[in-house]
Amino acid sequence: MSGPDAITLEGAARRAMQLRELLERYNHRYYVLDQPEVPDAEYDLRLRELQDLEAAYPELVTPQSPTQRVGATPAAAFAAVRHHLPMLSLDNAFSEEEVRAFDRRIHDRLADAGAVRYSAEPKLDGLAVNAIYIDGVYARAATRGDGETGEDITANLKTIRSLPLRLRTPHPPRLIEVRGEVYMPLAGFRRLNADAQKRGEKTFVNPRNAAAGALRQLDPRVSAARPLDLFAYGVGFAEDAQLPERQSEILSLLREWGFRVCPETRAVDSIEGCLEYFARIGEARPGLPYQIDGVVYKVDELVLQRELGFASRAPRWAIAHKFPAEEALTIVRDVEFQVGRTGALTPVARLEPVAVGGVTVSNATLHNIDELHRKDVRVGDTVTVRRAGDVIPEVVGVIFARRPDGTRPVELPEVCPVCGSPVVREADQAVARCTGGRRCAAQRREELIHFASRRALDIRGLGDKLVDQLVASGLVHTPADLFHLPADRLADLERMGEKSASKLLGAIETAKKTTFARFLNALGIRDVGEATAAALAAHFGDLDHLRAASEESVREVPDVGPVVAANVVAYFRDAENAAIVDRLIESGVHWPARPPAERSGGPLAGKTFVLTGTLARQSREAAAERIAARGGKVVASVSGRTNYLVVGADPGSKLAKAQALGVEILDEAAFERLLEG
Ligand code: 9MJ
Repeated sequence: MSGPDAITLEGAARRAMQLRELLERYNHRYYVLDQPEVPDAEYDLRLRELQDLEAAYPELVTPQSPTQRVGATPAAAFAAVRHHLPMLSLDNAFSEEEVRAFDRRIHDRLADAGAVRYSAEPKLDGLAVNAIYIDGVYARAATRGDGETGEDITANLKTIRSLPLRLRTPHPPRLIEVRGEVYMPLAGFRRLNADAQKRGEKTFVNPRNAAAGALRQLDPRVSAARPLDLFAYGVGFAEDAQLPERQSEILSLLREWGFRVCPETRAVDSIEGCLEYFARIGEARPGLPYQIDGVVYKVDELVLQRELGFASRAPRWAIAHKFPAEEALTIVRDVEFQVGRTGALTPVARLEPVAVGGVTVSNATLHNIDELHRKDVRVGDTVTVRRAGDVIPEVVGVIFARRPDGTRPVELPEVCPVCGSPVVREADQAVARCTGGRRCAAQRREELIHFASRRALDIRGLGDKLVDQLVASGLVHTPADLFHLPADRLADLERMGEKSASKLLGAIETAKKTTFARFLNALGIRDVGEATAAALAAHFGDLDHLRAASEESVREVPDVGPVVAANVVAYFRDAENAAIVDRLIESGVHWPARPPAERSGGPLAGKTFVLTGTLARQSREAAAERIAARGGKVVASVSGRTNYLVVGADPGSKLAKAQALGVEILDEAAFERLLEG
């Protein structure tokens, strides 16, 4: 006996309530605590059971049912909602002095408050929202709007799975406004943009815009498809509520009630603590799975907050300490093409210098010709440039309204701007290349820089400037020439005296002793990076075997596809390359001989890895390749047999599982150390 017809309405109502409670708990465990209690299939099964029950007994559907997260029909427009208490904006501080001045004003106003504690919170760069709960049940939500009145986004906010539809407390307030920030986690933002790009659609400039677009969809089904999340950070109006007396305790209470609260928030006991916190968060920022644009300090004691009150639109008890802006407007003076190691032409915008992210930027990359044309960047345009952390500054987009008359689209040059050789673009490839090979000074330069780099032959002290001089003076044409530098001519180079010359020669001598994998990486074979070089070295064991290999046998190397195999074979067949390789060996470049590893051999043989989260220094594929090259194995899910979990930013539920099973957890730095032995 089964199916809804077999039970009474009363029985159905009871079961529906049970299922809702169960699903709410599963949701909270999954989306808020990141500790799933049951497999996804079990959740889906229970959700389906509830959907079936509600279909059979429509009178049982409530707006708070987990089946109703998505499904509201599109609205014609957003209704206006007046907040019970205004949603305030925050004053900004852009320097330590301004933060200290804020603290002084507080001490001046609170004559004898003694030490003032603060709640320090990352400032999420998203959209402020207000969610109203009546008797503990999610009732309505609105955007901040002008602070007094916002737009009704009840249906859209409900699509965020971590938003509790019912407060997890037996004694909820009669009514309460919960304030928070809706944001798009970086991983979701990148996925969304990658998908949009694949479909040839417009991409979003930043996660904030993507989140704003998603939240302001009149059709909540569209919002639901966007990876939004919410951090709660405060309460507004509350009726019949027993609230704690500190902001930091309010955050704990919100967490108890089932909201996600940013895990980086801290209570600190003075403005010094705030400034230390600012420095710490600034360092952690590049690894955070969401975008923040500063830190908020709030006087922790609510009595003191009330005493301080408000000045016009912003509270006197809080301030946003902003990081230097990562985006700025400037003008494109020129667009040039840089030639890389493999001849790839990269368009670079030469800019009117502008301060971004704390430094002056005068060049920004446009990645490739397709990107340049997609963004339609022209000389004379006003553009947004972005520089985040230590990444290369890039042109985000053009402000078309400011485009002057008479501009023309930038064309791909027909010949290399450095050597004049023809530029070709293979079908289906975003990259255009100079065909000059080593005849092109730019390619020679980049080849040498790569050859000497840390993960290749690691020639200490051979930097870009020196390479430029070596190439310009004609002393070095190929990497092999580095091992035949005449000391006297070296010392004649600009800024080079005898002492530095002999130091450089010493470093070159030291670099002769290397590993096979480093040597292969140093050669700069197209599409053969560090990981593939390691895999080739492990598979073939010595140079002679690799040089004699056919495409077929190169393809036997784990993760080497036909394109890479063809590149490897073509590299060694080329007479000029072959001569360089011979000369490198004759010059004394050498490495410890090692028999070809068994497929299961290698330093990580027998070890099983699981990867989770976004790695900062490499793709997961590259990480997996490097593990495989050392004999290790990568599997999809954590079990008792897993040896290591490698954790990147924004890890999934695998982390909790690995912790529960006592699996060794490696952050990316520890992972690197393990790989490097
Ligand atoms: C953000 N954006 O993360 C506040 N905020 O408090 C945090 N914003 C805020 N607090 C009062 N953590 C007004 C705005």
